[in-house]
Amino acid sequence: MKIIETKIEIQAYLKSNSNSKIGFIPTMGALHQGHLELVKRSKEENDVSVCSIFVNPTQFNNSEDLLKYPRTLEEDCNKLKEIGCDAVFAPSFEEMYVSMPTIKFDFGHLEHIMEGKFRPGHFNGVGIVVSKLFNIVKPTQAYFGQKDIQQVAVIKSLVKDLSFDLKIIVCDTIREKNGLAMSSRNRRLSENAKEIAPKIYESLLLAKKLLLMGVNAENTKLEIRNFYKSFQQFELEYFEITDYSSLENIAFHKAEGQTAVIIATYLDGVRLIDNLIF
Ligand code: PAJ
Repeated sequence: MKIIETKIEIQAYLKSNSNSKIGFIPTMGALHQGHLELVKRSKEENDVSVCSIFVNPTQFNNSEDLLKYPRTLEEDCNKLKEIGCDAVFAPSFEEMYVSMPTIKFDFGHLEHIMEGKFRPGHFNGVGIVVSKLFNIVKPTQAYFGQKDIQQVAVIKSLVKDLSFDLKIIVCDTIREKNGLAMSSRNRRLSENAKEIAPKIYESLLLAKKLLLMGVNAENTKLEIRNFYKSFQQFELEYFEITDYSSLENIAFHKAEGQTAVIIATYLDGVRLIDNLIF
């Protein structure tokens, strides 16, 4: 497996594979099984798979979160090598940002809801770094996780509006046995917090059950707020019930596969997000 730190080298490497289908998996490292499943899927569907590891400062609206973000490059590269990833692109900040970008992305209503609302500037940073990475790697297909449902909507809009010539593949959320969605941030949870963290998935399942029974979104949200009253360690940021593709709020569950319940909560000072589609 090649480990490459510069744009020139990754482009030279990809040029030598010029007729190949290139699968690309952008990440910020601290890799877990969720990331690795994206790489495995890419391997099945492409000739060459490139995983990028870059903790992108421009998408962090909280400097402490950026500082505490786990950085485990060596361990990550070992995991990627083991599953047969072809190349890792792990650039430095200077390699990615010659100067601070002055352009700004505006993703319309996505800026004003959920992650857009609570993390101002976050999607601008994601849009900038993912555009840069797409321009450098020029993938045939790029792999993203459903876990970051709003990020998927942002990336799809980026690809459509800027005519990036690639296909976005969305992969299922990988969970621990207890239901907790895998996340690089989970390693910051205390033992106590780890024990109750599966309540997040439980609350999503409860909302699903209520909505499928015909309970409206408003009452479902009330039930969920009640559910969290018994677990004071959580500090719920939002719990939304939306249409899966538009992410607009809905009043009732309509048809199979079209409802998303989406949560962001702090647990032990660690911000966790998750969602369920049904
Ligand atoms: P990161 O949080 O490292 O996630 C990289 C990719 O892994 C994203 O597409 C994310 O949705 C996916 N992923 C994370 N946890 C997952 C899980 N449990 N199951 C399935 N997929 C999962 O998302 C980012 O990095 C950054 O914003 C990035 C796109 C790299 C831009 O900097």
